[in-house]
Amino acid sequence: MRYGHFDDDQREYVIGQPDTPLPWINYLGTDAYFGIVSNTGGGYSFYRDARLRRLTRYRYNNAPLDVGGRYVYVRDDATGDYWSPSWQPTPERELDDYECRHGLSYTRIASARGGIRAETLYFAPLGETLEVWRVRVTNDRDSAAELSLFSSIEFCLWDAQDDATNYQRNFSTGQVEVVDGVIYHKTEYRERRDHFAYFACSEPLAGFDTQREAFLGAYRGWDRPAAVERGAASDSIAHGWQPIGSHHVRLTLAPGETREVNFLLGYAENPRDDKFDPPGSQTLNKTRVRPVIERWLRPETVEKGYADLRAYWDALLGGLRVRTPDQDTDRMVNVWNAYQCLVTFNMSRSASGYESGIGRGMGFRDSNQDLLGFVHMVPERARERILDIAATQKPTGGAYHQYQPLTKRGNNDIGEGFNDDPLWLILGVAAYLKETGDLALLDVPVPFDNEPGSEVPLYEHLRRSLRYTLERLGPHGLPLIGRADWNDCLNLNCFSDTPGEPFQTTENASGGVAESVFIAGQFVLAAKELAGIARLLERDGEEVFYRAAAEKMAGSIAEHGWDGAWFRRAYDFYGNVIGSGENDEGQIFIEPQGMCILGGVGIEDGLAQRALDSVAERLATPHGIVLQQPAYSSYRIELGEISSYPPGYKENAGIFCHTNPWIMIAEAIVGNGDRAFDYYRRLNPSAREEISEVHRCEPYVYAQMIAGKDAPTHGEAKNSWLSGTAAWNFVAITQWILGVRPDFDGLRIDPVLPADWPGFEVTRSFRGATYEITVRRAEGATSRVTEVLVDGVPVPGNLVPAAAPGTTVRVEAVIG
Ligand code: BGC
Ligand code: IFM
Repeated sequence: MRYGHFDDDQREYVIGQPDTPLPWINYLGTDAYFGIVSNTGGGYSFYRDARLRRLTRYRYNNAPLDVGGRYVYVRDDATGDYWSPSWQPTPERELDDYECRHGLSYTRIASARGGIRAETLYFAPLGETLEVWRVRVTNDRDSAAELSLFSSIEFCLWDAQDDATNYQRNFSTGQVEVVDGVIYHKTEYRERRDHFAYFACSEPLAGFDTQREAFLGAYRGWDRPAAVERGAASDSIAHGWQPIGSHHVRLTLAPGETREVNFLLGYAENPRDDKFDPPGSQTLNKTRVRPVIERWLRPETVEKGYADLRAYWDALLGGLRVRTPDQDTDRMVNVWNAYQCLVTFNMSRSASGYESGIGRGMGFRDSNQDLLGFVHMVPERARERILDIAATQKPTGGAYHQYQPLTKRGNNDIGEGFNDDPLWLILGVAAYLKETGDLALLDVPVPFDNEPGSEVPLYEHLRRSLRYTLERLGPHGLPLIGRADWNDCLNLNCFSDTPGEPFQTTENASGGVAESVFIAGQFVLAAKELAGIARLLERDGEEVFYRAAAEKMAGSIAEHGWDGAWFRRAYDFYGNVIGSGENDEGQIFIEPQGMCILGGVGIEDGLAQRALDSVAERLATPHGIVLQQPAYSSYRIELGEISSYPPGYKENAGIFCHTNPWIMIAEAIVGNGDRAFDYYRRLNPSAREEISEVHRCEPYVYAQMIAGKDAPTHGEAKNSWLSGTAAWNFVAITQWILGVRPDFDGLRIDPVLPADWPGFEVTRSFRGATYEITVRRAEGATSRVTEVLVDGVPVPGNLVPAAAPGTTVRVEAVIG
């Protein structure tokens, strides 16, 4: 069952009924001012940091799930009937029709009731720290309509953590000012009034409210605000309690008439040395923000701001366009998957329907992987991000697992010791270098742990990343896992000395001898990438060393990491094997099958093929590939958190979508296009649109997890949007299945297609030039590309050398 459809021309997902199985959200903002917005107007906004600079209030895990938002109410002043055009928060007031269009960084919700149509466009203009709500109200009746319009938001410009845990404080700190119809929410003393939020309206006001209880009325909710019910605001001024912003506008519309009313919600800083408001001053810098407000309340500015936003996305997405025989592939690659990759760049794991904006900062491993999906769109920002991440690395090569974006300091609850972390930096940097050819990045001085004076060239950070693993090998010559590897929940050094005693969680967790075959595979991959980088730098000795290190590690995998039909997962604290036929549960895990093959282990000797057959036999389901089998049926102290999930969920045999593209890539590496593409389609959200009642999350973005075959809700997705799933699926389809893959020396054309595809076309920018690529399969051919012509001239192998910036190159590749 579908709840909407894709409008491919407009690049919008059109939701046709408001009661989707879960709130289906979208993001506003492209740079520093952001918000989430659901299909029923729910969500909140923030400037840079969803915890420390949150403008509006949102309560997670609410009932219903999604209340609190950017709500508008329409009131028929002749009858007293009122409703919200976004359906929430007045779901009892039935709409005659409804449509929500989620587009790229904007959302438009339109509906009608009783002959009055209202459409709200929400977006945050480029380069501003504000958002616009453009409301258009149309009278479709054949008589004049006397209407009222009420806006509403709930302010929250203080620490969102406090808002949930120490709200007694905020009951006394909230203050507002209303000047010339603009509602200013001032900030608390702790912030020294160095910033504020404002909420403005383009029309003369009939009234306003800024105190929640005055607007809603005592013991009432957002579904029936007293001010809306009686058709009059009370001009309330909040002193503490719950400051809100609500404007009341009266409109008289002739039959057929449409009126536009614009609302602005914005954030402004009061620089401390401001000439109008000296430091510590209690007055707001309204003087500075007033011209911005006036400009953005004008319809022509709004029109242009919206057009500019659309042009911005045209430019970003224009750099990689595919035309394949599969519509779901085209739509995800050309629009939605690319969009999700940029959202993960902006949000990391901060704010979504599942991430509170409070708990998690920037993940070291997460951000390096996100980069793989957006480096081609915003290479300069990827460069900044790499330097930002690398500067949090420790001199040992180790890394904070997570760090706060504003302070750049590690998140101490989590600490370090996830031993896969450092290697992701090499993979992220390699991707950037392959895309851009910008070797100068390697010379940039980067500190350790942001300590001034500790700067070394970025290249040295990469060397230390590799050394970090080499200095931490276990009894089988495999890398020590530390607190966990990619799989956060595989806590193999969590143990209890005394049977029956609770297991020790963290303190000694990284000190044990448990080893990871996954990190071993990742090491082989990273060492080869670093060897490639050393070659470019003509550091021949190092190149040889890294290649030898990769080979040695591959040897340890062959000796201790192969289980007969698949790669093992790990050795635990006691030296017992995990992910082996010897185990009763957790016999085969997906991650080492993917990562060892990505590292090139087992290709020549057929082990890779054997491992992939085991994945197909034991892990694949119609909804994707589960993480391991059999699922753990009870808690096991020696394995840690993985066994704390019920079977089929999350890391305990859920379809952890992040890992599936590794298998797609592995299948492509061994040349199996049918299987690679089949796995790709099982996860592709657009291809799953038809089963939205099962999948339940948004059909336009990937989710972190789909319940596995052991779960009663097999096929149900959770945790959409902020997941490494976005980047890896993008890489799998574009670089390995379609095979258009940036490499250190040029653009590789190495497609591995499903047997029934005659070919496809790609337009791609690469290092400033444009490549018009056509891939054609010769009749009956099943293997790899046999011939590549660049502007009609054959090139050796499948590597297209980088062309001069500004030029357009025609590439024809034949699968022979
Ligand atoms: C995983 C969770 C896990 C948590 C704590 C997250 O990254 O997705 O499944 O519970 O880490 O380790
Ligand atoms: O690898 C992790 C990631 O860093 C955060 N989400 C869960 C993944 C698997 O545990």
